[in-house]
This record gives sequence, C-alpha cells and structure tokens, in this order.
Amino acid sequence: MTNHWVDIKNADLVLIMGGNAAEAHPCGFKWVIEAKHHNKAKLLVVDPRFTRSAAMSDYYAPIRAGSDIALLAGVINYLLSKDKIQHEYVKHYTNASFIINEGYKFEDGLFSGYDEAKRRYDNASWTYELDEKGFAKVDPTLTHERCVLQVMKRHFSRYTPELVSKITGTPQDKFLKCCEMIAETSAPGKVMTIMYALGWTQHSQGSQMIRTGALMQLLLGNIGLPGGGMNALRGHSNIQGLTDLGLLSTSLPGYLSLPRETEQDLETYYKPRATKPLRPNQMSFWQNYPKFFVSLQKAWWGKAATKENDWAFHYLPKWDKTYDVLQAFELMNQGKLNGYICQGFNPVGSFPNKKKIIDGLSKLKYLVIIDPLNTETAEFWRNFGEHNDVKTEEIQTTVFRFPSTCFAEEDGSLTNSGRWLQWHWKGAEPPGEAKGDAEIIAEIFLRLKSMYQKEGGAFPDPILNLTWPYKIPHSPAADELAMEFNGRALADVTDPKDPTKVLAKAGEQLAGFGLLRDDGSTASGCWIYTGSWTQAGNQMARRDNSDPWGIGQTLNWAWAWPANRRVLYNAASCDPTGKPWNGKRRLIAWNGERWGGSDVPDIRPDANPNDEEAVRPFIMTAEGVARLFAPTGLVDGPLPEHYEPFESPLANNPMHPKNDKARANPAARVFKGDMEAFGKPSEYPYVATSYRLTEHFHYWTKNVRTSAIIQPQQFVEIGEELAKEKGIANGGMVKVSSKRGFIKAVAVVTKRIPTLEVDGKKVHTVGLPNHWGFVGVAKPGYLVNTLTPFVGDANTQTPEFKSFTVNIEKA
Ligand SMILES: Nc1nc2c(c(=O)[nH]1)N[C@H]1C(S)=C(S)[C@@H](COP(=O)(O)OP(=O)(O)OC[C@H]3O[C@@H](n4cnc5c(=O)[nH]c(N)nc54)[C@H](O)[C@@H]3O)O[C@H]1N2
Ligand SMILES: Nc1nc2c(c(=O)[nH]1)N[C@H]1C(S)=C(S)[C@@H](COP(=O)(O)OP(=O)(O)OC[C@H]3O[C@@H](n4cnc5c(=O)[nH]c(N)nc54)[C@H](O)[C@@H]3O)O[C@H]1N2
Ligand SMILES: [Mo]
Repeated sequence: MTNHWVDIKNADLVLIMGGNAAEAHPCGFKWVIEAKHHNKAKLLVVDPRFTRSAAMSDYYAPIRAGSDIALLAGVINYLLSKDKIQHEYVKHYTNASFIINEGYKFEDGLFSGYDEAKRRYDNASWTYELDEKGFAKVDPTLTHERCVLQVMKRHFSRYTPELVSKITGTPQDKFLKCCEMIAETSAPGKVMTIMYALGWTQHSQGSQMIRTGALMQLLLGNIGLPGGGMNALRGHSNIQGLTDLGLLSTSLPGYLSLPRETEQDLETYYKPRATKPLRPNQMSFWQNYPKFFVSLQKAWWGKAATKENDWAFHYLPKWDKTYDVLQAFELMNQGKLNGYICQGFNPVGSFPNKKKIIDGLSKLKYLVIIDPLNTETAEFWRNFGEHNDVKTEEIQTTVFRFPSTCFAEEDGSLTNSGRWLQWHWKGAEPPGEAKGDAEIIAEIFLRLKSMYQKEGGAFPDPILNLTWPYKIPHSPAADELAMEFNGRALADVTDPKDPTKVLAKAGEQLAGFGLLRDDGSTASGCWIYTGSWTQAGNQMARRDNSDPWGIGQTLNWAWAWPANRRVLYNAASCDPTGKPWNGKRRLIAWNGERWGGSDVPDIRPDANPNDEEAVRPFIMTAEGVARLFAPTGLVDGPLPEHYEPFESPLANNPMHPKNDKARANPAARVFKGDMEAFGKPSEYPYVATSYRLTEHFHYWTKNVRTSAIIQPQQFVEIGEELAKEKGIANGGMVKVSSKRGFIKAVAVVTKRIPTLEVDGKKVHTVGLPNHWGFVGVAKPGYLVNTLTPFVGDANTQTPEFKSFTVNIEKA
C-alpha cells in the first residue's frame, strides 16, 4: 500500500477492482464503510462476479477476467481526451514533460527491441533524450511530439469505448459511467483510492494491470494524498514482511537486489542501482544504495566483510535465472533439482497444474515439510482415489516432516498491508514435538556448518563466517532477530558535516536509516526496518492510538516503514508551493522553513518547494517525479498494452488481430511443453477464474471442524444462462475440465455471474472457489489447481490463476 488501511476512510471514491475486500479482507473493509458514512464516499466495484464487495457498492460494472488493461486504458483515454486530468500535478510531479528518444517505437502490439526467439525485450530504445550534462530533456509546455504526455495520448487513443467494450464485455454505458465517476476525482481536492489484490496480480500481464491503475491515479493527481494511492491488499498476515525481507529469489532485504551473473564485481553491481539524478537537484535516493548494501553485508558477515574484500561481495550467489516456484518445479520435472524444502507452503494445493507439481515432487530424492499441519504436499505420494490418483509404488521421494509452531505460539512482528510492523506475543505453548520455525532453520544451519567445518567443501567461507550472535545458538529469539534487522553502530557514527559530533555510539541501536554508512561502521539486516527497534526500545510494540489530526494518522501505534512514514510520496499532497491540495485533510505542509504535519515528511525536511529547481516528491526515482512512461523497471513494456490471457475464448487480440505474436504477453516466460498444454477455445470455450471465501483460509481451515461445517462442500458457480444451455441444475454435480485435468463439484447456479458479450459472441464465466483438497476434516474435494495453466506474469512470475479456460458438463 502507498497509504494504509485506516486512511481509506479519507477517500471520496473507492475503486475495488481486482480484489474482493469484503470477502477476503473483511476487517479492513470496514474502512470503506467508514468512508461512506463519514465522508459520503462512493464505492465502485469492477469484477467478473457480483461479489460481497459489489453488494455494498454504489455502482457495479462486470468485466471479462483478464481484460482489465483494456478497461483502464479506456479510462485513461477518456481522461486525456476530455482533459480530465490534474494539470499541476501531472506537470510538476510526473515525467509527462520528459522527451523520449527517437528510437522508441510501438507497432502492431510490440514495443521496439523485441527478440522473438528469446521472448525478451532489449529496452535500450525506451530512454529519455539527454542534454550535455546528462540530464533528461523536458518540454514544460507538454507539446513536443515525443514528450511523454503526447506519446501517451497516441498510445491510449486506440482504446475507444467501442473497442474497450468489445474486449472486456463491459457494456459501453457501464464503462462510461465508471469513467465519469473516476474523472470527478481529477479535481485537486478530490481523491480516489484503489484497492486491488489478486484479480490484478494473478495474470500473465499482472504487473502491467497494476501499472495501468497507477498511471490513472497519477493523471488524476491521487498519489501521495490522504484517501488516495495504490493499495495492494496483501494476503497472508506477513506476506508484506516476506517481500520486505527479500525472500524472493532475486532479492535481498529492503528491496536491494541479488547480483546477476553478469555482475561479478561491486562496481558493476552498483552502477545501475546507485543512480545519479536525471534532473538537477533531485534526491535520487537510491544514490545511498552502497550504505544499505554494506550495512547488510556487515550484519551477515561481520568482521569477514572488509573494505579490502569488497564487503564479501563474492559470498553472494549471482543469479543466472529467477528461481521462482514455477522455475523450481520445471527444474524438478527436468530432473535437475533433487531436494526441496517447503516451510509453510503447500504447493500441491497452491501452484498451477497439479499434475506437473506432483510429477516434479515424484522425481525428488527428498522433500522437507515444515508445517504445524498435515498438507496435500506432505501426502502427495498417497493415493486418495479420485482426488489424488497417483501410483504410490512408483514414487521414491523421501519426505521429512518437521512439525512447527504457528504465529500464535511465538513472539514476533507481522507487517501488514499498510507497512506497519506490529509486535505480537506468544499466546500458548506449542503442542507435542512442535518447534519454532527459527529453531528448525537454526538447527539445520548449525548441522550444515559443522559438516563444512569437518569436511570442507567447494566454498565453505560464507557458511563458516556467517554472523551467529544468538544467546541460544540453536534457537534465536524474535527480539534478537528484530534488533539485528534494525541495525546498530559498529563504531561511533558521526555527522558528515561535523565529525566531532557523534550521532550514535558504538554498540547502540540505530534510530534511522539516515545513520547507515558505507564504510563498515554500521550493520543493518534490512535498511527499511531501521528505526523499528532503537535505543528507545521496540517501536513495533507501541499501542498509543491517539490521532491528533483526526484523519487516522496514529503515528504512535506500532511502527511503519520507512521511518514511521504512513503515506508514501506525501509531499505530493501539496501543490508546488507546499500548500495541501485539500486543506481539510492535511498530511504535511511547507511552513516557509520546514515540512511538517500529521505524517513524517517523505522529502528532505528543509527542501523548499519554491526553489527554482525544487526537490520533487518522488525522491526514489532519479527523475524526482513519477514515471508515466517507464524507461526501466518492467520487462514487458514502458507503457501498458492489453494482451489476451494465455488461455482465452478469443482466437486473437482485438487490439492487433493480425499479429499472433502479440496475442498474449510477448515477454512472458513459457516453458517447453506448457504452451502445448494450453487449451483452444473450440474445446474449452468458457472463462474460468478462482477465488476465496470468507469462511476458509486457503487449504488449512479444512482442518478446523467449524469452518468445515459452515462451508461443507466444494462447489463451482455458473450463471443462469450457461446452466440453461448445458441443462445444469442448481445443486447438481458437474465436471469442469481444462487441458490439464478435471474436477467435480456441486453447481451453484447464480445471477451473480453475468454472461458478457465479447468480440461479438457470448462469453460465460465459471467461478471456482479455492479451498478444497484431500487432507483435513472437511469433506474431501478436488484441488482447483488441477485445472490452472503453468504460466506467470512476465515480471513477477505470479501464476495466471485468474483467467484461463475450461469446459463444463453435467457429471
Ligand atoms: N477468508 C479468507 N481471506 C483471505 C484468504 C483466504 O484464503 N480466505 N487469503 C488471503 C490471501 S493469501 C490473499 S492473496 C488475499 C486475496 O484477496 P483477493 O484478491 O481479494 O481474493 P480473491 O478472491 O482471490 O480474488 C478477488 C476477486 O478478483 C476477481 N477477479 C478475478 N479475475 C479478475 C480480473 O481479471 N479482473 C478483475 N477486475 N477481477 C477479477 C474475482 O472474481 C474475485 O472476486 O486474500 C487474503 N484473505
Ligand atoms: N488457483 C489459485 N491458486 C492460488 C491462488 C488463487 O487465487 N487461485 N492464490 C495464491 C495465493 S495468493 C497464495 S498466498 C497461495 C497460498 O499458498 P500456500 O502458502 O501454499 O497455502 P496455505 O494453505 O496458506 O499454506 C500455508 C501453510 O503454512 C502453514 N503454516 C501456518 N502458520 C505457520 C507457521 O507459523 N510456520 C510454518 N512453518 N507453517 C505455517 C499452514 O499450516 C499451511 O499448511 O496460493 C496461491 N494459489
Ligand atoms: Mo496470497
């Protein structure tokens, strides 16, 4: 989230699109109701189904799953052509005025630099024109034909209401009503918040769907304002913490990145990351990259990380490809990966194409499960009849099961969607032989280390020299780990302007990431968490809910990264003179000398907005402004474009019907064999999408008798028209099949799933709730991921769970 849960109450318009907060985030959804009650806010919901969120909305528009870019691009076209944009904001706070290089082209669905054989773009032509000093050229009049605003106008003008409706199935009048409601928030004092989740992320073009939403918000001037923002509603209670701490295969903590194979020395590694400003006087905050990186290396390897050995840069693995989950299972299938650890992870239930997942696990030598519960993955080798029809005698994988605690049985912090780190305390002792996750990992590590000590190995140094300062080495405590993430001074940290002034004494916990240094005098396990456990103690445990400004800014409740700031880019909540766009909802303001107010300023506190080359609010970019056109950052284009899902009811992409290469996302990775496993519309004519129910949490509440009682049996949802066509009765059994397998379940025939007219034909949607499987006390069912395709988003590799195709028949 750029903003936070409580802040939703400040919105004038709430757009829920690509999520169903009333169902999947019912506690957070209360802030939407607050906005309606206290702020007369309107709620707009766009979803293939009339959901529980839609039931509370002021306006609902249906959409074909997987076509959101077309709808949002249509809104952008509406805003640009009807001049419904926040002019001052767009001019000063975005790169609308920046001039793009002549080499940049977009033709027939493909951006310049495409390599078809590699399914990859070379982004060399997606750049700004630079002046002699290396700064980006701008045209403040916004009229240059290659300035971003004009490039955007040409790009999005193709998304006419007719074409949008033809692709999305959203009737034109409903689409235009959405445009009108959204456009109202281009007034400087009005804001819309966007709440989204998996309905946008789980697509082969998921990152670009989110980006299209962000572009719309920037044109409307809704980012950085209270009640505005792009708000990703996170899933598991600590999934925000997972990404913060760098648990993705190409990440390091604090959104630093693991070096690539081509970056074998520190200088090459820093070059694209520690970027110099692209406009005069901009902060370009990633210039501080070396301070965060060296502090991380010091936290991990202490004295073994020295200036002479480039802070042990050679200890880090260098990536040749991403090792996301799809990749891991592909490698298992190829026989190239023979051991796998699942810690709190049930991939047989949660990853696509169950058959391929099970085939992969069957080829392993060993599988380790760390989980408080039994799971489908732990039991993948056992035959459960129709629900898991495997040949047990042919599977040789050894499965080790380590019972672990769950969150309620341990101390620690959970980071919520709003980036708040909230400390919690153990509520009960774990049963039986269960051990904490940290204890299990520590024991595995210590045994590995002693093997390296005894037997040597190809490269023992990173293991032998790893810092391990815990009081009980086989059981690191949560507070020890939290203090390590925050970081401390290894030597006295002084003021660069006055070296006699000591800002932090050797051994002290650091108060903020401004104190981190690149000379080895500080250590921090995650720079964005610096400030969470200071000399003043555990900031995450704070529970003062006072709200002096009355807009939900409770700065003394828990602690938010970065720097306890609650709304990111909050300097954009003011006009270019430093005055809030809306005087009633003030985050910060410029008082003539400093920035201050109800939030921690997201700008240098003394940066005068009235200076000629003022510091702009998007301090993390080298430009100082937000990127409408993204020269770097995304692998599949500097601007969004609609592509069909890999499985779609349409034979071609109505945006460029003749170019088959641009039918689906041309930069998405598809493994050999998986392309052939995609279904054709003639055999699988219906759009399928999978989703959650309030009454269950994934696959684990099947173990809870009360949850099993309130949602007793697996079902699929279809509309009345499809039911009639197929002769399916409400409550009858149906078989749903894709090219990869089938499931059987009870049919719920409902008005809540509309039939849409797409590209001149009727398109029906089949809705698939996720929560059943073959382990637990609930009535057994089929795993929905028997049906889903093995392909992910081009940038994140998040699987395309939300739009694929199936057939349905009476069982
Ligand atoms: N009770 C309960 N709560 C949960 C969970 C749970 O299992 N149970 N899981 C948690 C987790 S891990 C997560 S990640 C979150 C997920 O939270 P959500 O993303 O809100 O949950 P979903 O139900 O998967 O999907 C949301 C909606 O997206 C819609 N949708 C599908 N395809 C499209 C599309 O192409 N466009 C648009 N506009 N909408 C589409 C679906 O119809 C559905 O209504 O929920 C969390 N909360
Ligand atoms: N078709 C389809 N597939 C989907 C989705 C979808 O919308 N549609 N959604 C996707 C999403 S968003 C997600 S997040 C994934 C979820 O996929 P998974 O994370 O694989 O699913 P969970 O069932 O949540 O499994 C988590 C396991 O963690 C265990 N656990 C709980 N607490 C602890 C703990 O403290 N320590 C340890 N070690 N284990 C613990 C639980 O018992 C459970 O077995 O599913 C994905 N799969
Ligand atoms: Mo999730």
